[in-house]
Amino acid sequence: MDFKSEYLQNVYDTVCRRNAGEPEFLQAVKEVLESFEPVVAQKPELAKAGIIDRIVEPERFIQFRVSWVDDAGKVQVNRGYRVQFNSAIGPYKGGLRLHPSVNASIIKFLGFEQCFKNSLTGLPMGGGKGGSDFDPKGKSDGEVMRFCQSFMTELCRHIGPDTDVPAGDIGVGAREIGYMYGQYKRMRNEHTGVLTGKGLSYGGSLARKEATGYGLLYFTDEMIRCMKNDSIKGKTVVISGSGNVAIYATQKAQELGAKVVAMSDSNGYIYDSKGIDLGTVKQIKEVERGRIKEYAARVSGAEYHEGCRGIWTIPCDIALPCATQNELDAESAAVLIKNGVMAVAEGANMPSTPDAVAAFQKAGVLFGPAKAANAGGVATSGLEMAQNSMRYSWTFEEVDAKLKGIMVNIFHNAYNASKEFGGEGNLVMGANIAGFMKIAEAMLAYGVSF
Ligand code: NDP
Ligand code: 2IT
Repeated sequence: MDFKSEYLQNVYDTVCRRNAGEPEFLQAVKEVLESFEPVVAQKPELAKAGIIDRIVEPERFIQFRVSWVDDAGKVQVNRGYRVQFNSAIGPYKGGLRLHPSVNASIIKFLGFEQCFKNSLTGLPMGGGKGGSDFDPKGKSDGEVMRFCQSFMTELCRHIGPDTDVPAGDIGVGAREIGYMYGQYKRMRNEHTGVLTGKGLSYGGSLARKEATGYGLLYFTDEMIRCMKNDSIKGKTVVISGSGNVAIYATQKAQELGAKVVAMSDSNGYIYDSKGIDLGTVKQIKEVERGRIKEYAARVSGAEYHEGCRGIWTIPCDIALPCATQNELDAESAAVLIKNGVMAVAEGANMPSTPDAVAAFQKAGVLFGPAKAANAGGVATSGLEMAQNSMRYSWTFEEVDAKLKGIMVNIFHNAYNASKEFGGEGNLVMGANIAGFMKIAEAMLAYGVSF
């Protein structure tokens, strides 16, 4: 038995049976169901209405063929996905990931977590996720464009500004969103807020690019202030990844007075004891689409080490995993704890393995789970949707202030829920429960309809 509650055990057994061979999805579901023990004990009406049985089953799962022609004239075939997980509180919303590792399990774990994350933002957004096993690395702009156009030719029949609003994730940034939005507009002959993360000239929001990283730091700072009566200022920070989330997490950490000493990509990590020169990182990653290894060749005194996991052996006060799922395991957690880490907050989705999370919590390390800590990206996507609906745009300062308010609120809602349900300070439990409650209330109101 994994669970105290028979109801939760039955739900989990069914999920395991239906989704055999999907380890990431089962990992994400198990963590959420574990948090629900005190909820099902206090609220029997949830089991009676089958709310949890329904919340673990996606409303719709779409898989499709994506054919395109490469620069050599060869036909290539990829697999496209969109999971429309839950629409109880708003249109499906969530990113698109382009990475060779993408499969049904990855898309479903991301879509499942997105439901709770989006609810935590307080904005009216349901949960969804999509992507493809297409690998943008090493492809020309023309190849990426033809892939994106083919992908959108099918996806466009499933999405819409009031139905499902995709955005970026790993491998999908402004270039890909531009190609996809152009194709959607052409096929539908309409200019609406059907994607977020758009360019500023065609309906994008100021501060969306910065939002996930900035939001992560607003959350982390609030967590440290409220739970340790301290702040980010003066702290040594290690940030994995060197993509969109990692770059703007580094920028805000530096603005708040911290020293970021390491970043990485899937090949290795850089260590710069003087503090990362973010201009050089942006030039390598955003302009040249190069590898982080280049940094050590350009900045004197900086070191490059092969293998991305070694980044967690660097002593730091704050660790912010911002690359990918399960990148921080129990062994890395033990080293971080031994080196005196005070706080860990997840910029990536599910970057810490369950035993790493347990180790941090046992050692009294502050732990901000992804659903709460990285919600700033999708929150600002929600603000982009609001601006598109109004046919209006806010200034950078206006969007940034709303983002900060949302992140501070998410921390307090998760903290208060952890207290209310008997696990004060356990933000994994608090975020799962606080995100769940709003969805559950809406589903109860609808009756058994979906
Ligand atoms: P990017 O594509 O911009 O960057 C991804 C970074 O992670 C790169 O440095 C990449 O290295 C590294 N990475 C990717 N896959 C692996 C892997 N298997 N092992 C090691 N490193 C890897 O993506 P984002 O910055 O947007 O996304 C990073 C994380 O944040 C993801 O988990 C995403 O789901 C999450 N997230 C993103 C949001 C957003 O708004 N963009 C919002 C909330 C969460 P390499 O170049 O070598 O592949
Ligand atoms: O994981 C995430 O929250 C994202 N990739 C952002 C989703 C969005 O719709 O902005």
